Amino acid sequence: MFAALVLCVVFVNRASAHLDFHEHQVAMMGEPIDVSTEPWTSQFGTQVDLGYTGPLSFSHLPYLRCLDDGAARFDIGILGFPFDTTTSFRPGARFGPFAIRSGSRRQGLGRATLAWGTSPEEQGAALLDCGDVPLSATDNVRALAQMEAAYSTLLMRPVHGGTSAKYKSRTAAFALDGQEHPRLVTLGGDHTIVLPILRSLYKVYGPVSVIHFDAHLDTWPQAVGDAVTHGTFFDVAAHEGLMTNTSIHAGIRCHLNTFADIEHDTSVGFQVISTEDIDDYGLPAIIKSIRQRVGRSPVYLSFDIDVVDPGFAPATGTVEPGGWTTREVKRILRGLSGLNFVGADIVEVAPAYDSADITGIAAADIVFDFLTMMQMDAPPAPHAGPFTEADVLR
Ligand SMILES: [Mn+2]
Repeated sequence: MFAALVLCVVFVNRASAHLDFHEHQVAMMGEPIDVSTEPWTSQFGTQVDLGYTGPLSFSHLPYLRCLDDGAARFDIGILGFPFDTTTSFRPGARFGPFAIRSGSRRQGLGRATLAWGTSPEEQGAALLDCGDVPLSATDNVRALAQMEAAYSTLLMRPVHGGTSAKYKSRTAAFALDGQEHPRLVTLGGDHTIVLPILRSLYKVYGPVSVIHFDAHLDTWPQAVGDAVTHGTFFDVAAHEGLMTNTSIHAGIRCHLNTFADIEHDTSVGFQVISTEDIDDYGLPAIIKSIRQRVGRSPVYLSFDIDVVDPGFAPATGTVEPGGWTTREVKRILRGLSGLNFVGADIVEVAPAYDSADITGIAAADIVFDFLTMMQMDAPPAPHAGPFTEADVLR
């Protein structure tokens, strides 16, 4: 009997890649015994997970393999796209989902901050970590098809409908079918993952506008016959008609080949806010410009971690010095609350180049902000403290 059990365990371990997750768990279970009198439970109670222990999910959210689990329900899902085979310089963003989840372990999604005055959970959407999509690491065409299929699958799932009375419908008003659709926060992955995401969103919403935080344009023309890369995917998306011409970049500071790069960028629907504009116009003007540009259109937010200064986020593939601080991008994100967000991502986190997990922790904190930003009707009022309304920067 014991030998049979050992054999069974060996079999299960070897076959785990082919077993349904729940089948695997069931295979580990025997007849239940009363644990309440055992030394651990009788003295110390529940085997809780601490901030730095336990299985890895985003901020200790419940974790389900949503693609396999038709019973999974969520209003905002976290989804990993571990993909980095269309990068032009340093690879490694396939480890981004792992690094961002790892960086999120000390966060509590039920805990408010002074800046927000609320927490993601308090806003009422059911949050779930839907796991990672098993993408081809050797065939980009196949990987892009896998990403589109996975994203489309979850986008068409019924929503949970909220965990409290504070929950509000956010997408039914402009979805083509008039239905509420779940929203996904995707953990990249190199930036090309946005192309299959925009293809999926198009089927539900039609063309969307994009708010694109990045040091780079990512609209460089795709030459005929060339494969898509993390620097050309927006050009492809524009030519496929997936975006409105009311998109906007924030934080651009890359070296241009020529100024024709900007002319082309404009022709595919983007305006540019440069990194340096923060010094010349200030944060309130940047927020106002983005809000005016996208208006009430369905809007997708794509956040390349390289928009943040490499001093605050070194672990990325194409580093550009002189960027915004983590605090500055968090201030802009708060200011975008209330726009019609249909989804968001954070991409290009490549933890092999990290130092003390600084980039993974910053990325996780930015996702924490997404989860509140996507649920609020308007930006939060600034923390009051010793100040008055007249002190607020406009
Ligand atoms: Mn990018």
